[in-house]
Amino acid sequence: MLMQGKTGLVVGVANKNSIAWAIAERLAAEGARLIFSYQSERLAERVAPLVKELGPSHLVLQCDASSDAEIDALFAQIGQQSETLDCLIHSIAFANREELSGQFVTTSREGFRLANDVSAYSLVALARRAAPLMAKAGGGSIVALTYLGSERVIPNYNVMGVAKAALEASVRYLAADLGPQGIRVNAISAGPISTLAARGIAGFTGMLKQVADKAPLRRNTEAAEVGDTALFLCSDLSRGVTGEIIHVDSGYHIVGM
Ligand code: NAD
Ligand code: 0WE
Repeated sequence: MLMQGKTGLVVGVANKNSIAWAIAERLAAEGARLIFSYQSERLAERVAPLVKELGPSHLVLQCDASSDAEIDALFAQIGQQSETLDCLIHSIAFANREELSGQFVTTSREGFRLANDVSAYSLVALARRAAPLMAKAGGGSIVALTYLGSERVIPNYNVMGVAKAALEASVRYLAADLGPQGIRVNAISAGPISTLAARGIAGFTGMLKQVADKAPLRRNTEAAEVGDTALFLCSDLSRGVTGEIIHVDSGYHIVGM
């Protein structure tokens, strides 16, 4: 039981296909008590029953991560429920749909701002509020989800690639700031997985096939594999690891052709 007696905040469950859900299942199976936050009341009726299935000790709260006021309210509620926090899972991203096709050069100022605000700045905002609760526990672990489109040009990923590059750089700067308090900050770069955020992306099925054909492991990434790596990063097994981006992508990122 790697997470016995530990408390985690999981941001980004929309449904049972969410990567955040696969991570939550793994952390809970190892004994973690979890607090979930969902974006909008519309998701409440989806997320609450899922969490109920996971067991009685978990908590579900609403928070739109693009609002400082809502993040403050979230942490006020967390502070009432729990003295300390041991881990934070950041599993959210958003860009305007019309900017996830066509050319990056057409990205609007507002679309660029929105993608970076929701997908990258939200990590900084959440980490700043989580840090005092983690420091009280003697340290903690923050894990974000990223994608190869930050490092390489992936057709149509566009402004999300730039936002993921900002997210990954934020992981390193946060790791440097929070390391002296024993707080580690890392990201998992996952291969394409068929979730709500991925479905309906033009050509997504072709991307799954490309990975299964070319990746060293010759198969797609399963959410459970991301869950296992997140468990490693949240647990004491990774106590010497911070500021790192771990690829969980069947090795696809090493291949040139
Ligand atoms: P998902 O749709 O299940 O999760 C995305 C979540 O982001 C949703 O729960 C949504 O409510 C939340 N969100 C969006 N805007 C928000 C806001 N303003 N406030 C709070 N929450 C907000 O999809 P997913 O694939 O599980 O995505 C989770 C993370 O994994 C994202 O960071 C994504 O970029 C990353 N990722 C996904 C893949 C993939 O292929 N699915 C690959 C690599 C990385
Ligand atoms: O990070 C992502 C997707 C994030 C995402 C998805 C959507 C769809 C709905 C952000 N914003 C939105 N906005 C919406 O309106 N992934 C890693 C999955 C993904 O998305 C792609 C990909 C891959 C992989 C988009 C284009 C190309 C590849």
